[in-house]
Amino acid sequence: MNARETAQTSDIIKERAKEKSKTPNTYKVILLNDDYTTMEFVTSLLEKLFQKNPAEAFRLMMKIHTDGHAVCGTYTYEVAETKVALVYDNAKKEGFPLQAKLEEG
Ligand code: TYC
Repeated sequence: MNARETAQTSDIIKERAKEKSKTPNTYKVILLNDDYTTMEFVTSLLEKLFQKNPAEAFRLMMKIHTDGHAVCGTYTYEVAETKVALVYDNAKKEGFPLQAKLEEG
């Protein structure tokens, strides 16, 4: 490669790195309200899976209850997916229809 080509290649590489850094690499885990899951269960799940203290967990559970949903934490894709799977595992064990979803960003 001549000097000009080397400079062009380096510009292209820098441009690609910039594009990459713009892609969202965090995911929000959102819990949804329903009429059957108990407040106690959601509060304890927020403590156990989302590392909330008892007061934060209760406040967040009430936000989901009144607003219909709330962000419970922001993680890498892999961690966020695992949290959602654990929400479903725990809810299923107790027979609750609790739902969780991921949102980019
Ligand atoms: N709405 C439920 C009740 O009144 C409580 C609840 C809160 C359920 C949050 C789900 O994600 C939830 N028992």
